[in-house]
Amino acid sequence: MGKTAFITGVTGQDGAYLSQLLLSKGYKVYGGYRRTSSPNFWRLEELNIRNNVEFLEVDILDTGNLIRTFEKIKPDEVYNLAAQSFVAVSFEKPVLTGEITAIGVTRVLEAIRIVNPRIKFYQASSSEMFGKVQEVPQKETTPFYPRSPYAAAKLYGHWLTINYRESYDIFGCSGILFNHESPLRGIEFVTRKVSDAVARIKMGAQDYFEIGNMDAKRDWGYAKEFVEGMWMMLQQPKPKDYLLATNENHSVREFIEHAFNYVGIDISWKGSGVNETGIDSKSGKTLVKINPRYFRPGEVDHLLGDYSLAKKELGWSPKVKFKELVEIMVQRDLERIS
Ligand code: NAP
Ligand code: F7E
Repeated sequence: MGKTAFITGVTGQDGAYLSQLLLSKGYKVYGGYRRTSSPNFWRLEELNIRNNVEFLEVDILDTGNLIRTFEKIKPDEVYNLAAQSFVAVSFEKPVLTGEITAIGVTRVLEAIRIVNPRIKFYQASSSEMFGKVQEVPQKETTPFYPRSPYAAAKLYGHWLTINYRESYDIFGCSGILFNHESPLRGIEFVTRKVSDAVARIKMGAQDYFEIGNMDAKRDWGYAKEFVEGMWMMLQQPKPKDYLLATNENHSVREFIEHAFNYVGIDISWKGSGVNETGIDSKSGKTLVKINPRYFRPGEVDHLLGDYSLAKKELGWSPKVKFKELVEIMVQRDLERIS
């Protein structure tokens, strides 16, 4: 008989790709979504799997809700992907971010401990926990230095997963995932914001876009590949924490340049600081402006991950690298607009 999985945050980017992966492996997939006035299943619809996932209204702010759900569906594996996941918003809503992204993990783990401690658990930890990096590249052993309420909340969830593993023998794995993107990425994150804007500019539907710190560097991978690593972690003989990354990093500026390049626009930069602009070299039109509103009170400047452990023990490696990722995203946004 196939296994049963429960995914919190099924309506998000990773929830959609992970559902697709688990369905392809013969799992019965239950997806938890929180109650909203307009349910938000567009990603599952894009992947054409909306009718294959069984949806349950489950909020990780409510422990009883989680306990009753696990009693009812008896999952073999629980993937905790739900979070207030936008770093910028965590500075404005630090308490809510802590309730969902930190204490939410405790609620899920408590429900597992109460209902069936043999349920395997995946926690979606983040490279943001490295923040002001203490070592380059970052590994599983690199000390953490969170730079936002989001990162601090994720660090709590990370340690709680280790704590429940050590205290109650729960098969809990924390995946320290570096940024992973896709055409299903939320529009507020920088990669999708840029791919969408560049596609609109190319199609004449927008004149320019505004951006924040273009010099931040990220190790960007492809979400569809990263969810495979999540699943692999839970199939190991012993629970452990693994880092997934591409071991390549690029600046936001490079992302913008390559996105424009893909649609045949050569961008050149003029000015400096908040007065810097990105100009179409051919037409002279201003296509990119800086808006300090997108700067963060605490920034993470430079992330680069070493995924050697995942490669050695899980057999996981990323195939899609930076340029292909940018192209996949811009191409899909062009298709959406035309
Ligand atoms: P995402 O697209 O923002 O999805 C987050 C999901 O959490 C959404 O389905 C959201 O529901 C749900 N959620 C929020 N609050 C909830 C609550 N109280 N109860 C139940 N569900 C709730 O994030 P993602 O990119 O797929 O990332 C998945 C997880 O990995 C997150 O925990 C994120 O922090 C972490 N992570 C992401 C990356 C990355 O680069 N993508 C890297 C490292 C770690 P709504 O649709 O209703 O908002
Ligand atoms: O920012 C800079 C911004 O919001 C990336 C989440 O999935 O990955 C994600 O967090 C960089 C930052 O992602 C804009 O200052 C410049 O340096 O796309 P982002 P993030 O903060 O790295 C980690 C691993 C997670 O765990 C999170 O859940 O881009 N940036 N200008 C901008 N960022 C945004 N959003 N918008 C701008 O206009």
